[in-house]
Amino acid sequence: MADEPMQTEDTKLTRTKRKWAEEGRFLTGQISRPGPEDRLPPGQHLVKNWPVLDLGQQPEVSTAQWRLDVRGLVNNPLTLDWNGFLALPQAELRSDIHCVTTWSRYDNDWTGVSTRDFLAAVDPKPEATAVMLTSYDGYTTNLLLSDFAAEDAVIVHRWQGEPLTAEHGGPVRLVVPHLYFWKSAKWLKRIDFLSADSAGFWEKNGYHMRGDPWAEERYSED
Ligand SMILES: Nc1nc2c(c(=O)[nH]1)N[C@H]1C(S)=C(S)[C@@H](COP(=O)(O)O)O[C@H]1N2
Ligand SMILES: [Mo]
Repeated sequence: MADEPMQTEDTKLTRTKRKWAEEGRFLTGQISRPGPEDRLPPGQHLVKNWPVLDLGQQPEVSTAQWRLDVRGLVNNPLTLDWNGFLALPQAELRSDIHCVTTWSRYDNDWTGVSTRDFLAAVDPKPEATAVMLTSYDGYTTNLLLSDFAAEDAVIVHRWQGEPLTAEHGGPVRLVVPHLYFWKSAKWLKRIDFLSADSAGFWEKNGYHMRGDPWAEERYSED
């Protein structure tokens, strides 16, 4: 720790992230980082359009009505409204979508708050190891904290430069590119930080608890 490089911009965020790096926090999950030769996971085919998949009920949530509640094992539980969300650091990230129903879509440009910056704001307690996401349509899905904290995971409000449409989960959804897309909750409403991973909607209905596309973790064995 002696030869830490000097940082010109020593904000609370950079300090928090440096502390996490030193502790190795959130870096315990095995996140597949395929090379260009296996960019398309096994059993997937490419589409150019962007299919809509959900439980058949698409809630209309205006930006004025929208809130994100953050509860559970965090030092800073908060309720974000639209302006509070936009006031967090904004990132632009390009990633691929892999749906368990076998379609993949390359090169989606997202704008939103990276989960790393979000975690720096809510400051999870050391006991937190998983999150449960809850959406305005009643959907739930679970993630290990290490997967939620992946460096390309982002809570988005824009796609290809335009506001995220209601059918794709606007005003705000999660995107976790290294897992099947059912983990990427649309119409995000609430995030609970938990001490143990527990099954969300599809996970209770036979989908895999983790959903790594390169390992074809589509359905659970039992
Ligand atoms: N709130 C909510 N989020 C959801 C779903 C849902 O039904 N409700 N479906 C999931 C599934 S199975 C997929 S494949 C993707 C589809 O996102 P898209 O409609 O933008 O392609 O959203 C995921 N997130
Ligand atoms: Mo899906």
